[in-house]
Amino acid sequence: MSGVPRTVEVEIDGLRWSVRVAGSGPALLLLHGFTGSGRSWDELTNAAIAAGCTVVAPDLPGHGGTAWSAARATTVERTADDVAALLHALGYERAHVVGYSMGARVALRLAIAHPACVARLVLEAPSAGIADPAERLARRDADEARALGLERDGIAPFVDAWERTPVLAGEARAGAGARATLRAIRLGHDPAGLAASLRAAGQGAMEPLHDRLGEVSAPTLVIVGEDDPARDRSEAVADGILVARLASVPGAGHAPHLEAPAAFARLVLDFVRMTGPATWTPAAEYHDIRYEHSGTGIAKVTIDRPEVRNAFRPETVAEMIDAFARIRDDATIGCVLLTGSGDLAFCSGGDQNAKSPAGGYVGADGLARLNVLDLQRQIRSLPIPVIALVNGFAIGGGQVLHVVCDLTIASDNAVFGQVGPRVGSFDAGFGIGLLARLVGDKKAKEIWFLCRRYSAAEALAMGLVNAVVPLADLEAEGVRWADEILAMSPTAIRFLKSAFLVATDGLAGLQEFAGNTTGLYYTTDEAHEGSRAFLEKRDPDYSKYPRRP
Ligand code: S0N
Repeated sequence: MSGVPRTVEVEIDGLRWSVRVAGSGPALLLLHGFTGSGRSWDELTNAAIAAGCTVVAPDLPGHGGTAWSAARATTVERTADDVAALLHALGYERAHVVGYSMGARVALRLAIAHPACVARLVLEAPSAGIADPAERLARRDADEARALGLERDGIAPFVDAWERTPVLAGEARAGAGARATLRAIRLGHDPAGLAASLRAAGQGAMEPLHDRLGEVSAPTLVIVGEDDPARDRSEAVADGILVARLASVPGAGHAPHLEAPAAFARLVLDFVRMTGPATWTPAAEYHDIRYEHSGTGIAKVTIDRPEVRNAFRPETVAEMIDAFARIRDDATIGCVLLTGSGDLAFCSGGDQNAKSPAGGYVGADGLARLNVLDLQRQIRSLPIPVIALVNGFAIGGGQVLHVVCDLTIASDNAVFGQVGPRVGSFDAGFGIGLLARLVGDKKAKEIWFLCRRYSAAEALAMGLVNAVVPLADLEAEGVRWADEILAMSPTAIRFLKSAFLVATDGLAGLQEFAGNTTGLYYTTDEAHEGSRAFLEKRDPDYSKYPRRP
């Protein structure tokens, strides 16, 4: 398919849809807002084609070239069903879906009613509808009055009034060309079609989706303009979707795709690109773990004992300690992903076959040790972030292992829990102290005293993990987070990480932080002057180094 958009017409259940299609590659379905059209997405369309996507941008019913019919509902619910059929008619099983405002409501409905159609979901300035019945009725009445005015006075006065709506004030920040295109699109609509859309697909007419947000399973990005007067309701949508994250666009109001188009396109394309390093290169040979590099600054450590749900025996821990020591000395690595092999477990804790009455876990060397404690300290004092990718059970010492990591991303099938008091063990160090800082004392006591299991959603709600994504996306999401960290100042990250230890690790934490300040001081000429003077057997001259306020 060419990079020049072409318009195709597709009939779905008696309704003739006009769809702009361009590019080649995975499908990116773009659903415009009220009074927009498939032509409203110029900047994103161009960027998406350049990034190797096929853009599918329909005119929604009553807009542009897509007809409406008095005999046929064009509600949000029906439109979502039609969009699913439209995708299939165009030969796509699924697409990344981007929706703005009204289009975001259709996209949300699509993700709930037709989850198989939606690979990734981007909602720009979404609302989940209006929950309160009285408010919903009032909105319906207001839209009816607008529709009557439109039918009576024609399109131009309506568009003038629409563009003065306070929530759209930010559109004034769009470039002159974009504003002119938008106005032309608006003035080109059939008044009867727009009126029908107002009545059928307005917020007052749709089934509110607040209670169904938890059903969205596609990884979701909610984009809001920093200055959007309606951003509260969009943030509520992001809060309600387990697999959603929120991005705020500086300098934009209700329509970031118009007001900050380059930033918007970057956000969308970064989110939908399904990359992650396609291949990992082994960085050393081990038996119980895999240690690999991405070639882009990320190391991955995988506990590779799926037959025992990735339980660690002393040899496993020794290998991890060795791998993390290598990582510490490798200046090309800026972030680590720690995960488990397979799709059932991150780690089920200490290998019960190796547990010894002698007071620890016994490995090939015959010594009984609590060696995982060394690994916990090593992860915490590593000067680069460690992200746990929890891909199933994180139980016992495996649960503690993710707690000591800097960040945790869980797959939606993850299960967290403690078993200590049931199986005759406990971790009263970081396993208690750090856990309680994350979830609070009461919850931490519940976790340890009752040995219950907690889902990924519960873990997210209690602050135990940073994000939850579908299992299939876990590694790509981890790579995405790592890539963001890799773009940051390594020294700032190093100081920040050790600063967290000051609060929790007493003098050992202070030693870690102070070591970093000393390391930085050693890079200054002021510090060199001291060692130079000693070697040159003269008094040091510090007079040229300023005392700053
Ligand atoms: C993980 C669970 C919930 C998975 O259940 P599921 O899916 O039903 O699988 P299972 O059939 O139970 O297991 C499949 C196979 O895997 C074996 N297996 C699972 N976990 C372990 C394990 N930890 N050790 C050895 N084998 C394990 C099963 O036996 C089964 O094998 P087959 O197929 O041959 O029957 C579930 O498996 C579960 O609950 N696992 C046990 C969890 C557990 O008890 N973990 C240990 C808890 N204690 C610690 O982690 C010690 C903490 C620690 O290390 C420490 C703490 C503080 C200070 C020092 C230390 C230290 O010791 O160094």
